[in-house]
Amino acid sequence: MQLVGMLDSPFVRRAAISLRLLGVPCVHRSVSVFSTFEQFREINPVVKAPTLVCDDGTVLMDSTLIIDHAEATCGRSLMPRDATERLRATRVIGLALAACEKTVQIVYERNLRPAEKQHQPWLDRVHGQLIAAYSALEHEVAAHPLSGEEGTMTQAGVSAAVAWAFTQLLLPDAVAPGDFPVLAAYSAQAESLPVFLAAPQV
Ligand SMILES: N[C@@H](CCC(=O)N[C@@H](CS)C(=O)NCC(=O)O)C(=O)O
Repeated sequence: MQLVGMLDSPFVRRAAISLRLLGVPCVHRSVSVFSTFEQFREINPVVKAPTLVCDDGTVLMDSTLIIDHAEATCGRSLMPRDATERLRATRVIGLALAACEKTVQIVYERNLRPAEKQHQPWLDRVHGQLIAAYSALEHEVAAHPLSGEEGTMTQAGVSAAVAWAFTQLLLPDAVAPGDFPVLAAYSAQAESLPVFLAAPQV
């Protein structure tokens, strides 16, 4: 299998880390949806990162679906089995993915649109949603701490840590670590693990 996309994308990174945690072998290809658009298009005409090229040539996209496929192939899962814990993990993952999405929207608005076409009310709206996502995430992780160990880390842990590091890297002024101490500490712990270090976002 080939996982295609840059690790500065939180969606690519969560897939890469998840596949490693699951022990699913894959080759990572650092192809950019921006600087190497044409090369990416030859692999996946939709140009979405991450893309997974399966051994039979099937091309998958969307990190959640790629992780789901990897889990089906290896018979293991990063989701808790217990229904209550699974529901909690699903909520954390949803919040983390929303935070990633909102961060990406702000970055695209700032970097891809000419300055005169940027729409401040839209940026303010998205920033409000970003803060709402991290506020709820902070609350969830404070109430129900996530495992920061490689052997017991769940998808909730992977996604929360990857989201936080991504936003801090791309929008260092948008979300103050001091307002989210639990997430900041959890991210620092996760980023020191070999599985995270093997998938650096820079
Ligand atoms: N929901 C998707 C989001 C993937 C996504 O938006 N990836 C970005 C890179 S961070 C991308 O492919 N951008 C190029 C584009 O949409 O044209 C997932 O979880 O994989």
